[in-house]
Amino acid sequence: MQHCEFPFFVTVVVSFETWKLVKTMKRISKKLDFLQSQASKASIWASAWVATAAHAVNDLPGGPAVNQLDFHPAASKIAEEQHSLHVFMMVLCTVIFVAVFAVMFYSIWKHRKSVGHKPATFHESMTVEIIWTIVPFIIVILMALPATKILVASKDTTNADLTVKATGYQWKWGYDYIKGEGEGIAFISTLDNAHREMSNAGKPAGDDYLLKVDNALVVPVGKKVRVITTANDVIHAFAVPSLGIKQDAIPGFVRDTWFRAERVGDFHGQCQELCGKEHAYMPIHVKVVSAEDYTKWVDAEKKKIAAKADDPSKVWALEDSLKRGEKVYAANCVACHQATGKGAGAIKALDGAAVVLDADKTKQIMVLLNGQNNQTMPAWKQLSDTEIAAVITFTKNNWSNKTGQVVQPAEVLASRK
Ligand code: HEC
Ligand SMILES: [Cu+2]
Repeated sequence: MQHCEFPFFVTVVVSFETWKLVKTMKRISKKLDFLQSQASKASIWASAWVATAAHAVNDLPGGPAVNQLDFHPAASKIAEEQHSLHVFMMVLCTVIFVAVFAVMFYSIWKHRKSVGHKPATFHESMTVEIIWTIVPFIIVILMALPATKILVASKDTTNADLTVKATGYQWKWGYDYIKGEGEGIAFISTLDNAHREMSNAGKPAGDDYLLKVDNALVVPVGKKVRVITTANDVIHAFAVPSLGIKQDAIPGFVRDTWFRAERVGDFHGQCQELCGKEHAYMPIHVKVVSAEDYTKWVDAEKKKIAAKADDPSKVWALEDSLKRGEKVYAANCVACHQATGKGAGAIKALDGAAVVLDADKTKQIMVLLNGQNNQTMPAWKQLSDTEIAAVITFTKNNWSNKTGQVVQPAEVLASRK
Protein backbone atom coordinates (compact mmCIF):
# COMPACT_ATOMS: atom_id res chain seq x y z
CA MET A 1 0.00 0.00 0.00
CA GLN A 2 2.56 2.54 -1.01
CA HIS A 3 -0.10 5.05 -2.05
CA CYS A 4 -1.42 6.08 1.35
CA GLU A 5 -0.54 9.45 2.67
CA PHE A 6 -2.42 9.73 5.96
CA PRO A 7 -1.15 7.96 9.06
CA PHE A 8 -4.81 7.49 9.90
CA PHE A 9 -5.26 5.51 6.76
CA VAL A 10 -2.32 3.29 7.64
CA THR A 11 -3.74 2.67 11.08
CA VAL A 12 -7.07 1.58 9.71
CA VAL A 13 -5.49 -0.65 7.11
CA VAL A 14 -3.31 -2.26 9.75
CA SER A 15 -6.28 -2.90 11.99
CA PHE A 16 -8.21 -4.28 9.05
CA GLU A 17 -5.38 -6.66 8.18
CA THR A 18 -4.98 -7.66 11.82
CA TRP A 19 -8.66 -8.41 12.03
CA LYS A 20 -8.40 -10.64 8.99
CA LEU A 21 -5.39 -12.40 10.48
CA VAL A 22 -7.17 -13.00 13.77
CA LYS A 23 -10.16 -14.36 11.88
CA THR A 24 -7.99 -16.78 9.93
CA MET A 25 -6.16 -17.92 13.07
CA LYS A 26 -9.44 -18.54 14.85
CA ARG A 27 -10.71 -20.53 11.94
CA ILE A 28 -7.56 -22.63 11.80
CA SER A 29 -7.57 -23.31 15.53
CA LYS A 30 -11.26 -24.27 15.40
CA LYS A 31 -10.51 -26.69 12.61
CA LEU A 32 -7.58 -28.17 14.52
CA ASP A 33 -9.68 -28.60 17.66
CA PHE A 34 -12.32 -30.35 15.67
CA LEU A 35 -9.86 -32.64 13.94
CA GLN A 36 -8.13 -33.46 17.24
CA SER A 37 -11.33 -34.40 18.97
CA GLN A 38 -12.35 -36.54 16.05
CA ALA A 39 -8.96 -38.23 15.85
CA SER A 40 -8.92 -39.13 19.50
CA LYS A 41 -12.32 -40.78 19.25
CA ALA A 42 -11.15 -43.88 17.45
CA SER A 43 -8.05 -45.07 15.67
CA ILE A 44 -10.05 -45.67 12.51
CA TRP A 45 -10.94 -41.97 12.55
CA ALA A 46 -7.34 -41.05 13.06
CA SER A 47 -6.19 -43.03 10.06
CA ALA A 48 -8.92 -41.47 7.94
CA TRP A 49 -7.74 -38.07 9.05
CA VAL A 50 -4.18 -38.90 8.03
CA ALA A 51 -5.47 -39.98 4.64
CA THR A 52 -7.31 -36.69 4.22
CA ALA A 53 -4.28 -34.74 5.34
CA ALA A 54 -2.22 -36.45 2.66
CA HIS A 55 -4.54 -34.94 0.03
CA ALA A 56 -4.62 -31.54 1.67
CA VAL A 57 -4.93 -28.64 -0.73
CA ASN A 58 -2.32 -25.92 -0.68
CA ASP A 59 -2.24 -22.41 -2.04
CA LEU A 60 -1.75 -22.19 -5.78
CA PRO A 61 0.74 -19.41 -6.55
CA GLY A 62 -0.90 -17.01 -8.98
CA GLY A 63 -4.23 -18.68 -8.32
CA PRO A 64 -6.60 -19.18 -5.41
CA ALA A 65 -5.28 -19.71 -1.89
CA VAL A 66 -6.69 -21.83 0.92
CA ASN A 67 -9.05 -19.77 3.09
CA GLN A 68 -8.35 -16.78 0.92
CA LEU A 69 -10.00 -13.63 2.25
CA ASP A 70 -8.45 -10.94 0.14
CA PHE A 71 -7.63 -10.39 -3.54
CA HIS A 72 -4.98 -12.46 -5.27
CA PRO A 73 -1.51 -10.96 -4.77
CA ALA A 74 -1.06 -8.38 -7.51
CA ALA A 75 1.32 -9.10 -10.39
CA SER A 76 0.69 -5.91 -12.32
CA LYS A 77 0.57 -2.22 -11.48
CA ILE A 78 -3.12 -2.01 -12.33
CA ALA A 79 -3.98 -4.95 -10.07
CA GLU A 80 -2.03 -3.27 -7.28
CA GLU A 81 -3.91 -0.03 -7.77
CA GLN A 82 -7.23 -1.82 -7.89
CA HIS A 83 -6.30 -3.42 -4.60
CA SER A 84 -5.42 -0.07 -2.97
CA LEU A 85 -8.63 1.38 -4.31
CA HIS A 86 -10.59 -1.49 -2.82
CA VAL A 87 -9.01 -0.95 0.58
CA PHE A 88 -9.58 2.79 0.34
CA MET A 89 -13.26 2.28 -0.41
CA MET A 90 -13.61 -0.26 2.38
CA VAL A 91 -12.04 2.13 4.87
CA LEU A 92 -14.11 5.06 3.69
CA CYS A 93 -17.31 3.03 3.95
CA THR A 94 -16.34 1.76 7.39
CA VAL A 95 -15.65 5.28 8.63
CA ILE A 96 -19.00 6.49 7.29
CA PHE A 97 -20.75 3.48 8.76
CA VAL A 98 -19.23 4.00 12.17
CA ALA A 99 -19.84 7.76 12.15
CA VAL A 100 -23.45 7.52 11.05
CA PHE A 101 -24.37 4.71 13.40
CA ALA A 102 -22.51 6.34 16.29
CA VAL A 103 -24.54 9.53 15.90
CA MET A 104 -27.69 7.51 15.49
CA PHE A 105 -27.24 5.30 18.54
CA TYR A 106 -25.98 8.20 20.62
CA SER A 107 -29.08 10.22 19.73
CA ILE A 108 -31.43 7.35 20.48
CA TRP A 109 -29.78 6.74 23.81
CA LYS A 110 -29.37 10.35 24.87
CA HIS A 111 -32.87 11.45 23.91
CA ARG A 112 -34.78 8.44 25.08
CA LYS A 113 -38.24 8.84 26.57
CA SER A 114 -37.36 7.33 29.94
CA VAL A 115 -35.12 10.27 30.83
CA GLY A 116 -37.98 12.56 29.94
CA HIS A 117 -36.57 14.05 26.82
CA LYS A 118 -38.99 16.25 24.96
CA PRO A 119 -38.99 15.83 21.17
CA ALA A 120 -37.96 18.81 19.07
CA THR A 121 -40.73 20.27 16.96
CA PHE A 122 -38.87 22.06 14.15
CA HIS A 123 -39.84 21.15 10.61
CA GLU A 124 -37.41 22.31 7.98
CA SER A 125 -33.76 23.12 8.41
CA MET A 126 -31.91 24.69 5.52
CA THR A 127 -28.58 24.09 7.22
CA VAL A 128 -29.16 20.39 7.69
CA GLU A 129 -30.37 19.95 4.14
CA ILE A 130 -27.37 21.73 2.71
CA ILE A 131 -25.01 19.67 4.83
CA TRP A 132 -26.53 16.36 3.90
CA THR A 133 -26.34 17.28 0.25
CA ILE A 134 -22.84 18.69 0.20
CA VAL A 135 -21.13 16.11 2.38
CA PRO A 136 -22.23 13.02 0.41
CA PHE A 137 -21.43 14.88 -2.78
CA ILE A 138 -17.88 15.46 -1.62
CA ILE A 139 -17.62 11.82 -0.55
CA VAL A 140 -18.81 10.63 -3.96
CA ILE A 141 -16.27 12.85 -5.72
CA LEU A 142 -13.59 11.53 -3.38
CA MET A 143 -14.48 8.01 -4.46
CA ALA A 144 -14.95 8.77 -8.14
CA LEU A 145 -11.63 10.53 -8.68
CA PRO A 146 -9.22 7.68 -7.92
CA ALA A 147 -11.64 5.13 -9.40
CA THR A 148 -11.82 7.01 -12.71
CA LYS A 149 -8.06 7.39 -12.81
CA ILE A 150 -7.55 3.62 -12.52
CA LEU A 151 -10.40 2.81 -14.86
CA VAL A 152 -9.02 5.07 -17.57
CA ALA A 153 -5.52 3.64 -17.12
CA SER A 154 -6.83 0.08 -17.40
CA LYS A 155 -8.53 0.97 -20.69
CA ASP A 156 -5.48 2.54 -22.30
CA THR A 157 -4.40 -0.20 -24.70
CA THR A 158 -2.19 2.00 -26.86
CA ASN A 159 1.48 1.26 -27.59
CA ALA A 160 1.30 -2.42 -26.80
CA ASP A 161 4.45 -4.52 -27.30
CA LEU A 162 2.43 -7.63 -27.96
CA THR A 163 -1.15 -8.09 -29.12
CA VAL A 164 -2.95 -11.35 -28.52
CA LYS A 165 -6.49 -12.17 -29.49
CA ALA A 166 -8.39 -14.34 -27.02
CA THR A 167 -11.45 -16.02 -28.50
CA GLY A 168 -13.97 -17.68 -26.21
CA TYR A 169 -15.47 -20.94 -27.39
CA GLN A 170 -17.85 -23.31 -25.61
CA TRP A 171 -15.66 -24.37 -23.73
CA LYS A 172 -12.11 -23.38 -24.40
CA TRP A 173 -9.96 -20.40 -25.30
CA GLY A 174 -8.27 -19.72 -28.62
CA TYR A 175 -5.16 -17.53 -28.60
CA ASP A 176 -3.83 -15.78 -31.71
CA TYR A 177 -0.63 -13.76 -31.48
CA ILE A 178 -1.55 -10.91 -33.78
CA LYS A 179 1.24 -8.39 -33.43
CA GLY A 180 4.69 -8.26 -31.89
CA GLU A 181 7.19 -11.01 -31.22
CA GLY A 182 5.53 -14.35 -31.92
CA GLU A 183 3.15 -12.98 -34.53
CA GLY A 184 1.37 -15.81 -36.33
CA ILE A 185 1.39 -18.23 -33.43
CA ALA A 186 -2.09 -19.56 -32.74
CA PHE A 187 -3.40 -22.34 -30.58
CA ILE A 188 -6.32 -23.56 -28.53
CA SER A 189 -6.13 -23.85 -24.78
CA THR A 190 -8.35 -26.44 -23.11
CA LEU A 191 -8.80 -27.90 -19.69
CA ASP A 192 -6.47 -30.80 -18.94
CA ASN A 193 -8.44 -33.96 -19.57
CA ALA A 194 -7.41 -35.57 -16.28
CA HIS A 195 -9.18 -32.72 -14.49
CA ARG A 196 -12.37 -33.27 -16.45
CA GLU A 197 -12.25 -36.94 -15.45
CA MET A 198 -11.67 -36.01 -11.82
CA SER A 199 -14.67 -33.72 -12.02
CA ASN A 200 -16.86 -36.35 -13.65
CA ALA A 201 -15.86 -38.82 -10.96
CA GLY A 202 -16.53 -36.25 -8.24
CA LYS A 203 -12.98 -36.65 -6.95
CA PRO A 204 -11.22 -33.29 -6.94
CA ALA A 205 -7.49 -33.35 -6.29
CA GLY A 206 -4.46 -31.11 -6.54
CA ASP A 207 -3.89 -27.43 -5.93
CA ASP A 208 -4.70 -26.50 -9.52
CA TYR A 209 -7.96 -28.44 -9.73
CA LEU A 210 -9.90 -27.34 -12.85
CA LEU A 211 -7.24 -24.70 -13.56
CA LYS A 212 -4.75 -26.80 -15.51
CA VAL A 213 -4.70 -26.37 -19.28
CA ASP A 214 -2.83 -28.06 -22.12
CA ASN A 215 -1.42 -24.87 -23.66
CA ALA A 216 -0.82 -21.79 -21.51
CA LEU A 217 -0.86 -18.26 -22.89
CA VAL A 218 2.86 -17.45 -22.81
CA VAL A 219 3.87 -13.78 -22.54
CA PRO A 220 7.08 -11.90 -21.74
CA VAL A 221 7.56 -10.14 -18.40
CA GLY A 222 7.57 -6.32 -18.27
CA LYS A 223 6.02 -5.96 -21.71
CA LYS A 224 2.69 -4.33 -22.40
CA VAL A 225 0.38 -7.06 -23.62
CA ARG A 226 -2.87 -6.04 -25.28
CA VAL A 227 -5.54 -8.70 -25.16
CA ILE A 228 -8.28 -8.43 -27.74
CA THR A 229 -11.31 -10.41 -26.70
CA THR A 230 -14.08 -11.85 -28.80
CA ALA A 231 -16.16 -15.01 -28.85
CA ASN A 232 -17.36 -17.55 -31.33
CA ASP A 233 -20.66 -18.64 -29.82
CA VAL A 234 -21.92 -17.02 -26.62
CA ILE A 235 -20.59 -14.32 -24.30
CA HIS A 236 -17.56 -15.33 -22.26
CA ALA A 237 -15.23 -13.17 -20.17
CA PHE A 238 -11.46 -13.21 -20.05
CA ALA A 239 -10.24 -12.56 -16.53
CA VAL A 240 -7.01 -13.02 -14.59
CA PRO A 241 -7.29 -11.52 -11.09
CA SER A 242 -3.55 -11.27 -10.35
CA LEU A 243 -3.07 -9.21 -13.50
CA GLY A 244 -6.10 -7.04 -12.80
CA ILE A 245 -7.88 -7.82 -16.04
CA LYS A 246 -11.44 -8.80 -16.81
CA GLN A 247 -13.05 -8.21 -20.17
CA ASP A 248 -16.16 -9.62 -21.77
CA ALA A 249 -15.63 -11.67 -24.93
CA ILE A 250 -18.68 -11.04 -27.11
CA PRO A 251 -19.52 -12.78 -30.39
CA GLY A 252 -19.34 -10.36 -33.30
CA PHE A 253 -17.56 -7.68 -31.29
CA VAL A 254 -14.00 -7.00 -30.30
CA ARG A 255 -13.10 -5.53 -26.95
CA ASP A 256 -9.65 -5.10 -25.49
CA THR A 257 -7.77 -4.83 -22.26
CA TRP A 258 -4.11 -4.91 -21.30
CA PHE A 259 -1.62 -5.90 -18.65
CA ARG A 260 2.06 -5.63 -17.97
CA ALA A 261 3.21 -8.47 -15.72
CA GLU A 262 5.70 -7.28 -13.12
CA ARG A 263 7.16 -10.69 -12.36
CA VAL A 264 7.55 -14.09 -14.01
CA GLY A 265 5.26 -16.86 -12.89
CA ASP A 266 2.00 -18.62 -13.55
CA PHE A 267 -1.23 -16.71 -13.18
CA HIS A 268 -4.62 -18.32 -13.27
CA GLY A 269 -8.07 -17.12 -14.12
CA GLN A 270 -11.34 -18.47 -15.42
CA CYS A 271 -14.09 -17.53 -17.79
CA GLN A 272 -16.18 -15.07 -15.80
CA GLU A 273 -19.39 -14.92 -17.74
CA LEU A 274 -21.86 -17.77 -17.30
CA CYS A 275 -21.62 -19.38 -20.73
CA GLY A 276 -23.25 -22.78 -20.51
CA LYS A 277 -22.90 -26.11 -18.81
CA GLU A 278 -19.12 -26.23 -18.92
CA HIS A 279 -18.54 -22.65 -17.89
CA ALA A 280 -16.41 -23.89 -15.02
CA TYR A 281 -14.22 -25.87 -17.40
CA MET A 282 -12.55 -23.09 -19.38
CA PRO A 283 -9.67 -21.91 -17.22
CA ILE A 284 -7.11 -19.33 -18.25
CA HIS A 285 -3.44 -19.87 -17.58
CA VAL A 286 -1.06 -17.00 -18.29
CA LYS A 287 2.57 -18.02 -18.14
CA VAL A 288 4.82 -15.01 -17.72
CA VAL A 289 8.43 -15.71 -18.70
CA SER A 290 11.63 -13.72 -19.12
CA ALA A 291 12.35 -12.03 -22.46
CA GLU A 292 14.91 -14.73 -23.36
CA ASP A 293 12.61 -17.61 -22.48
CA TYR A 294 9.88 -15.93 -24.48
CA THR A 295 12.11 -15.74 -27.56
CA LYS A 296 13.01 -19.40 -27.08
CA TRP A 297 9.35 -20.33 -26.81
CA VAL A 298 8.50 -18.33 -29.95
CA ASP A 299 11.28 -20.07 -31.88
CA ALA A 300 10.07 -23.48 -30.80
CA GLU A 301 6.47 -22.63 -31.74
CA LYS A 302 7.57 -21.32 -35.14
CA LYS A 303 9.46 -24.56 -35.76
CA LYS A 304 6.34 -26.52 -34.92
CA ILE A 305 4.33 -24.44 -37.40
CA ALA A 306 6.96 -24.99 -40.12
CA ALA A 307 7.00 -28.71 -39.43
CA LYS A 308 3.23 -28.85 -39.82
CA ALA A 309 3.40 -27.00 -43.11
CA ASP A 310 3.95 -29.00 -46.27
CA ASP A 311 7.23 -30.70 -46.83
CA PRO A 312 8.42 -29.28 -50.18
CA SER A 313 10.55 -32.35 -50.91
CA LYS A 314 7.58 -34.71 -50.80
CA VAL A 315 6.91 -36.54 -54.08
CA TRP A 316 3.22 -36.57 -54.90
CA ALA A 317 1.20 -39.20 -56.74
CA LEU A 318 -1.14 -37.91 -59.45
CA GLU A 319 -4.27 -38.78 -57.48
CA ASP A 320 -3.24 -36.89 -54.31
CA SER A 321 -1.85 -33.91 -56.20
CA LEU A 322 -5.15 -33.62 -58.09
CA LYS A 323 -7.22 -33.65 -54.92
CA ARG A 324 -5.07 -31.00 -53.34
CA GLY A 325 -5.02 -28.97 -56.53
CA GLU A 326 -8.79 -28.97 -56.77
CA LYS A 327 -8.95 -27.24 -53.39
CA VAL A 328 -6.32 -24.67 -54.35
CA TYR A 329 -8.16 -23.99 -57.60
CA ALA A 330 -11.47 -23.54 -55.79
CA ALA A 331 -9.90 -21.14 -53.32
CA ASN A 332 -7.82 -19.02 -55.70
CA CYS A 333 -8.59 -19.48 -59.38
CA VAL A 334 -12.25 -20.28 -59.82
CA ALA A 335 -13.40 -16.66 -59.48
CA CYS A 336 -11.67 -15.75 -62.75
CA HIS A 337 -11.12 -18.95 -64.70
CA GLN A 338 -14.50 -20.49 -63.75
CA ALA A 339 -15.25 -24.03 -62.65
CA THR A 340 -15.42 -25.00 -66.30
CA GLY A 341 -11.87 -23.76 -66.92
CA LYS A 342 -13.24 -21.81 -69.85
CA GLY A 343 -12.44 -18.36 -68.48
CA ALA A 344 -14.49 -15.38 -69.63
CA GLY A 345 -13.62 -12.40 -71.82
CA ALA A 346 -10.02 -11.35 -71.23
CA ILE A 347 -9.54 -14.26 -68.86
CA LYS A 348 -8.05 -16.97 -70.99
CA ALA A 349 -9.40 -20.49 -70.88
CA LEU A 350 -7.26 -23.09 -69.16
CA ASP A 351 -9.20 -25.92 -70.73
CA GLY A 352 -7.23 -26.73 -73.85
CA ALA A 353 -4.69 -23.91 -73.33
CA ALA A 354 -1.34 -24.54 -74.99
CA VAL A 355 0.69 -23.47 -71.97
CA VAL A 356 -1.29 -25.86 -69.77
CA LEU A 357 -0.95 -28.78 -72.13
CA ASP A 358 2.74 -28.14 -72.87
CA ALA A 359 5.10 -30.99 -72.02
CA ASP A 360 7.48 -28.41 -70.54
CA LYS A 361 6.02 -27.93 -67.08
CA THR A 362 8.18 -24.90 -66.32
CA LYS A 363 6.14 -22.79 -68.76
CA GLN A 364 3.03 -22.87 -66.58
CA ILE A 365 5.10 -22.75 -63.41
CA MET A 366 6.55 -19.43 -64.62
CA VAL A 367 3.04 -18.07 -65.38
CA LEU A 368 1.95 -18.84 -61.84
CA LEU A 369 5.10 -17.53 -60.17
CA ASN A 370 5.31 -14.30 -62.16
CA GLY A 371 1.81 -13.63 -63.44
CA GLN A 372 1.11 -12.68 -67.04
CA ASN A 373 0.09 -9.69 -69.15
CA ASN A 374 0.84 -6.94 -66.66
CA GLN A 375 -0.59 -8.89 -63.75
CA THR A 376 -4.07 -9.19 -65.26
CA MET A 377 -3.19 -12.76 -64.40
CA PRO A 378 -1.74 -12.15 -60.94
CA ALA A 379 1.44 -13.77 -59.63
CA TRP A 380 0.85 -16.53 -57.07
CA LYS A 381 4.29 -16.76 -55.46
CA GLN A 382 2.71 -16.32 -52.00
CA LEU A 383 1.27 -19.83 -52.32
CA SER A 384 3.49 -22.68 -51.11
CA ASP A 385 5.43 -24.82 -53.57
CA THR A 386 3.10 -27.71 -52.80
CA GLU A 387 0.00 -25.62 -53.53
CA ILE A 388 1.35 -24.26 -56.82
CA ALA A 389 2.48 -27.72 -57.92
CA ALA A 390 -0.89 -29.23 -57.03
CA VAL A 391 -2.98 -26.58 -58.79
CA ILE A 392 -0.91 -26.96 -61.95
CA THR A 393 -1.33 -30.72 -61.82
CA PHE A 394 -5.06 -30.12 -61.48
CA THR A 395 -5.26 -27.82 -64.52
CA LYS A 396 -3.16 -30.25 -66.55
CA ASN A 397 -5.50 -33.17 -65.82
CA ASN A 398 -8.97 -31.70 -65.57
CA TRP A 399 -11.72 -30.86 -68.09
CA SER A 400 -10.56 -32.06 -71.49
CA ASN A 401 -6.90 -31.73 -70.42
CA LYS A 402 -5.47 -35.20 -69.98
CA THR A 403 -1.70 -34.83 -69.93
CA GLY A 404 -1.03 -37.29 -67.12
CA GLN A 405 1.72 -34.90 -65.94
CA VAL A 406 2.32 -34.48 -62.21
CA VAL A 407 4.11 -31.33 -61.07
CA GLN A 408 6.19 -31.80 -57.92
CA PRO A 409 6.85 -29.08 -55.31
CA ALA A 410 10.57 -29.47 -55.92
CA GLU A 411 10.11 -28.35 -59.53
CA VAL A 412 8.31 -25.21 -58.39
CA LEU A 413 11.00 -24.55 -55.82
CA ALA A 414 13.66 -24.88 -58.54
CA SER A 415 11.87 -22.24 -60.64
CA ARG A 416 11.69 -19.71 -57.82
CA LYS A 417 14.50 -17.20 -57.90
C1 HEC B 1 -7.97 -12.09 -61.06
C2 HEC B 1 -8.31 -13.06 -62.05
C3 HEC B 1 -7.44 -14.28 -62.16
C4 HEC B 1 -7.20 -15.21 -61.21
C5 HEC B 1 -7.70 -15.22 -59.78
C6 HEC B 1 -6.37 -16.21 -61.82
N1 HEC B 1 -6.13 -15.89 -63.10
FE1 HEC B 1 -5.07 -16.99 -64.43
N2 HEC B 1 -5.34 -15.59 -65.83
C7 HEC B 1 -6.09 -14.46 -65.66
C8 HEC B 1 -6.06 -13.70 -66.87
C9 HEC B 1 -6.74 -12.36 -67.11
C10 HEC B 1 -5.25 -14.41 -67.75
C11 HEC B 1 -4.89 -14.04 -69.18
C12 HEC B 1 -3.62 -13.25 -69.14
C13 HEC B 1 -3.21 -12.84 -70.51
O1 HEC B 1 -3.99 -12.15 -71.15
O2 HEC B 1 -2.15 -13.24 -70.93
C14 HEC B 1 -4.83 -15.59 -67.05
C15 HEC B 1 -4.00 -16.55 -67.56
C16 HEC B 1 -3.66 -17.72 -66.97
C17 HEC B 1 -2.83 -18.74 -67.55
C18 HEC B 1 -2.19 -18.70 -68.89
C19 HEC B 1 -3.17 -19.11 -69.92
C20 HEC B 1 -2.60 -18.88 -71.27
O3 HEC B 1 -3.15 -19.52 -72.19
O4 HEC B 1 -1.68 -18.08 -71.44
C21 HEC B 1 -2.73 -19.74 -66.64
C22 HEC B 1 -1.98 -21.04 -66.79
C23 HEC B 1 -3.51 -19.34 -65.49
N3 HEC B 1 -4.06 -18.11 -65.71
C24 HEC B 1 -3.64 -20.12 -64.36
C25 HEC B 1 -4.25 -19.63 -63.23
C26 HEC B 1 -4.29 -20.38 -61.99
C27 HEC B 1 -3.76 -21.80 -61.81
C28 HEC B 1 -4.90 -19.60 -61.10
C29 HEC B 1 -5.15 -19.91 -59.64
C30 HEC B 1 -3.98 -20.13 -58.84
C31 HEC B 1 -5.26 -18.36 -61.76
N4 HEC B 1 -4.85 -18.42 -63.04
C32 HEC B 1 -5.92 -17.34 -61.14
C33 HEC B 1 -6.77 -14.06 -64.54
C34 HEC B 1 -6.76 -14.72 -63.34
CU1 LIG C 1 -17.11 -19.05 -21.02
